[in-house]
Amino acid sequence: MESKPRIWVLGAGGTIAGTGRSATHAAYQSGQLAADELLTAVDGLEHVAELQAETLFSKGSEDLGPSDWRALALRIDALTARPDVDGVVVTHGTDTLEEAAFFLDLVHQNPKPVVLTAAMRPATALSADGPANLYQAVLACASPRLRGGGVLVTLNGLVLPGWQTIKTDSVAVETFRAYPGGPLARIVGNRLQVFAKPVRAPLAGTFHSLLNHASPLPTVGIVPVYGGCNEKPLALWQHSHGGGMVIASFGAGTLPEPMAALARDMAAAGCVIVISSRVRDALVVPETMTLQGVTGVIAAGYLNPQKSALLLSLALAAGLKGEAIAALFEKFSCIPL
Ligand code: DAS
Repeated sequence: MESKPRIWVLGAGGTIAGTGRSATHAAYQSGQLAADELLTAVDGLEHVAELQAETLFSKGSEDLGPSDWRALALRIDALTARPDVDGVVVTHGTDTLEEAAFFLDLVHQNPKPVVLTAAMRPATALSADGPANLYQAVLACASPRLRGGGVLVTLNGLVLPGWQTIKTDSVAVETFRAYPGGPLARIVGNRLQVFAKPVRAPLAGTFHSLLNHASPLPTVGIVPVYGGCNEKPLALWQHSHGGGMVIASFGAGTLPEPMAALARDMAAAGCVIVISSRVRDALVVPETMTLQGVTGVIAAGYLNPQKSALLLSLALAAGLKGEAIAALFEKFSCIPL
C-alpha cells in the first residue's frame, strides 16, 4: 500500500479558528481555536494524509503584517527542509490572505507544496466553511498534479495561484478569485480536477535571502485617491515614507493634478513611487499613468496596492534602486499564464 503524504498544518489564526457566542450571531472572535482543534472537525482527513498540527498565531489577520509573514515563512522553510515533511498547509485569516500568499511566494524557494486556506464563517457558525476548506487544502497539498505551482490558495472548492489571489467580497464564501488568471483546479468531494498547468509566480523565491535579515522591512504606505482630493493624502507621507510609496490611483494610473505635482517632487527627492489602482481588477502600465516618463515613478502592472507595497518593501530591503525596482514590477505587467 502506498504511504500517505506527511503534511504539517500551521495555524495562523483568522475566522477559520474563530468562535462566536451562537451559531447565528454575526459577531465572533478570530483565532480562538488551535490548529489541532481545527483538524478534529474534519471527517476523512486521515484518509488523505498523515497530519501534524502547530499553532503559530492566534489572532485575526487584520493584525498580521510583514514581520509575521516573515516568521511564518521561516517556519515553512524549516519544515519543508525536513525529510519527514512533504508539504505545509497554513490556516490564515481572509483579510490579509492575499498579502500573505503573495509575500510567501516571493520568499519561498523549496519546491515542496505550500497551501493556504481560510474561512469566511467562524467555526461555530451554521454551515461553517472552514472544515471543507481545510479538507480541500490538504487534498491540494497532497496532490502531485499541483506540484510546481508554488504557494497555492484553496477555498470554496477552488485552487488558486497564491500570488494572484484577491478577496472580492466582504462576507460571501465565494469571495476569492485569481486575477489576472483563473483557478488551477476545482474540488468536488474528494475529487480534484486540475485544468490548468501550475506555473510559479514571476518572482517566485527571489527574496528568500531576506528571511534572515535582522532589520524590519521598510514601511511602504498606500495613499488612496478619491473624487475631489488634492495632494493632502500624499503630503501626510512626504517626510515619513520608508523610501517608497504606493498610490492607489484612479483607473489605469490617473491622478488629480495637485497630487501628481507632489508625487513628482517626492520622486525627484528620491522616493520610489509605485502607481497601482483603486479598481479591484487593476492594470497600470507606464503609458496610461498621469506621471508617465517621470523618473522614480513605476507602474504596478497587475499588482493591486497591497501587493505592490509588499513587493516595493522587499525590493527596498534588498537595496535595489529605481531602474532595478521598475524591472521587477515590469514582470507583473505581461504575465505568461
Ligand atoms: N477576522 C478576519 C481575519 O482574520 C476575517 C477572516 O478571517 O475572514 O482576517
